[in-house]
Amino acid sequence: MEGIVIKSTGSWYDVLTQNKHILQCRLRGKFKIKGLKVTNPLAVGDRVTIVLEDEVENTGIITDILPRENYIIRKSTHKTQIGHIIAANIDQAMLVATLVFPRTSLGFIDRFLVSAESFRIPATIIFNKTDLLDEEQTDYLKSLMALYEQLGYTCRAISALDQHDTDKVKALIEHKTSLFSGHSGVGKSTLLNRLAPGIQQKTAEVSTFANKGVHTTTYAEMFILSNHTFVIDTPGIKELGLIDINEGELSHYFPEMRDLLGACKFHNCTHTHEPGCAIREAVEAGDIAVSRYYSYLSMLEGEDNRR
Ligand SMILES: Nc1nc2c(ncn2[C@@H]2O[C@H](COP(=O)(O)OP(=O)(O)OP(=O)(O)O)[C@@H](O)[C@H]2O)c(=O)[nH]1
Ligand SMILES: [Mg+2]
Ligand SMILES: [Zn+2]
Repeated sequence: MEGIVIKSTGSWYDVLTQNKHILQCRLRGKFKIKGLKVTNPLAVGDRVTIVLEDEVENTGIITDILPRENYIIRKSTHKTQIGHIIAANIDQAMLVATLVFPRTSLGFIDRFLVSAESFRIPATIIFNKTDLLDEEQTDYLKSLMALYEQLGYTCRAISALDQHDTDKVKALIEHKTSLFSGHSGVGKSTLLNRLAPGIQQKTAEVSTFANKGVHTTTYAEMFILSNHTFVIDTPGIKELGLIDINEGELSHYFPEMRDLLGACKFHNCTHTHEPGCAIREAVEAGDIAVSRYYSYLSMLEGEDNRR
């Protein structure tokens, strides 16, 4: 039998079978995926083969994992050389970001986009909680949306509390498998609850003391909205440690830099100090946003971005 992992909580996996049953499954033996060091051998979205173990208890055994079309991975928080697969086989990654309560930094947004580019997964930015913004912040948001849309990323500004707004998101996810990611407290679960009545994810208020979410969602879970529409809610992430991107290829994941590669004087230009660097010239000319260039530099240094 074939199925798809819709929830993983440690050693048990909920697997949706082709005939629409949900089985609680365990892995048989150890799974090693070539060339990948990960904390979780299987992730939400993985397609697997299973055998029924106990028909009454609805349990099964996962016997094999089918090849992944793609996956999105980040550094595991404690063991930096090891990755944690957030989800597999997704059509698009939706970054839920908020300018306030909590604040999502541009550095974090750019890391997310670079990560999605490196996995060749289309990314969309959903700026949430627009109801909390004053006029000045609203103007700033507009400028950010203009920046990212110009780079080719779909952007939406919404309040998850407003039905008319959530319909805008609904239009983006139809007939696709969409991953929802972002800091804790930005409203991922609130938004998904609004998108389908069947989703009843817990939500919790952002701590006014720390201006941060309280990590209400603790494991990734996929929800089925219709035959071809799937959404994945994930726990909030603090930092997005990039994995497997080397210095030379980083600029390929910035669309505005990609277009200029080859125009630098030196073919191995890092765009940091070299003379005749087309990227730095573009930054100076205002053709590349300074914030994006700073994000590039910070990722190049490999430091975690807390700006
Ligand atoms: N004012 C306002 N509050 C919102 C909006 N969206 C969500 N919230 C509130 O923000 C808080 C956090 O929302 P959640 O949906 O729990 O956030 P989350 O992203 O799922 O957080 P984690 O599960 O911890 O990663 C809740 O109190 C929501 O009611 C919005 O558009 N406007
Ligand atoms: Mg949540
Ligand atoms: Zn250069």
